[in-house]
Amino acid sequence: MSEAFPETIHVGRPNIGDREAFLKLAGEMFDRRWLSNNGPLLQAFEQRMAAYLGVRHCVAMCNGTIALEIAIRALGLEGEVIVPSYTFIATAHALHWQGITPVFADIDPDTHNLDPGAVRRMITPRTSGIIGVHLWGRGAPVEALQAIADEHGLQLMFDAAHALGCSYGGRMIGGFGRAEVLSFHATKFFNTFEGGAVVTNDDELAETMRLMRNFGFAGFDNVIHPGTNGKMIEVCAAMGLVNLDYIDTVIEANRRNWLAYRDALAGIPGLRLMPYDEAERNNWQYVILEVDPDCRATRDEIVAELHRHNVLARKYFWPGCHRMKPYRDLQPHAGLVLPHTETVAARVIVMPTGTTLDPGQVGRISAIVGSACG
Ligand code: T4K
Repeated sequence: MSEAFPETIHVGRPNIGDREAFLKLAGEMFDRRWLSNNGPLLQAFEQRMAAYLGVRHCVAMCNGTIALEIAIRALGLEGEVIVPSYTFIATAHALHWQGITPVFADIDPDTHNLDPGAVRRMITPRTSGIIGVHLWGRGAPVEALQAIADEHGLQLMFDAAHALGCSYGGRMIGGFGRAEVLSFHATKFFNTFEGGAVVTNDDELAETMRLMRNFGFAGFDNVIHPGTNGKMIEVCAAMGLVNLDYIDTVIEANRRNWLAYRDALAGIPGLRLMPYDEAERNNWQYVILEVDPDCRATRDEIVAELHRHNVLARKYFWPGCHRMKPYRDLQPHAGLVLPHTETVAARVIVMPTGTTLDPGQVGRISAIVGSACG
């Protein structure tokens, strides 16, 4: 019988880079008395992030959800937009919040990403766009979605909240579709406390989004566009600059932990660890366990056993957006066309990783899973 961990092990424990470097930047910020609104730290952060991703523009925002909302508005989406249901609720909310109907399309059960065939089936005369999600940092089927968008005159953008530092077909995620949205929330592989960004190669779109995130102001006393307050503050940009220098360390820690899970969980019948494609760049942030019906424990029994041992493994993104109250009320029968979403949502466990965990702890966590599975 394994012991419970004395301190809770969380999924999404923040990775924090060089504290001294952060405090130095914060001190300089205080001296300047420039805390927000396009300050020097923000500008430096945007430039470095754009260079890291190989895109023309990074428009940093206060969080990923506002970044999604601004991108959706800047692209002029309206009516219906096709999204996966198997994603974090913010992808759907960012549409619904703006009076746009999220239309849920099913996923490929192997990749957990949108199934292009299912996307095609959901297109109606009201469809204005598609939002693909690079779930777990694994690239969505970009070419197929682009082909559908081109064929039907739809806008295509991506929710890349999980995919910073990842590539698809050898190209850094960030430059696909008309725009891609990143999240820098505390629990993400890379954080700015709270934060997000829209990255794009479209000059005009970037300019519009810069206006939108600052109430539409073009200089003092001159508002030329509808807008909101989506600004990233300087202290967040400081964290971003420091954490950019820490990315490789985080990737290495995540990779080491993922390999430790792979070795420790090998051979447990009915349990699968979702693989990474070594031909791509990966952030190794998402340790995805899938529990099949032939496993000797159910997904929920394994999660309960982990929680009893103080390991807060998560059931992301169960039960799927379409089964959450706001969407269940609006679209009670959506599940009928989402069989893979429902199956996958019922079998996934997201395991802890990151710089606060070491392979020894991964071994102990895996032993708890192993004993839960008999
Ligand atoms: N699109 C996708 C595909 C996303 O996954 C997300 C966010 C977004 C869009 C929207 O981006 P943001 O607007 O968030 O930038 C979390 C996060 O709040 C959310 O950012 C994330 N996805 C989602 C997958 O997970 P919760 O409700 O599980 O987070 P929370 O705050 O309960 O924290 C999770 C665990 O992390 C806890 O067990 C404790 C630990 N934790 C958390 C914080 C905040 C820490 O140890 N330290 C901390 O500072 O949603």
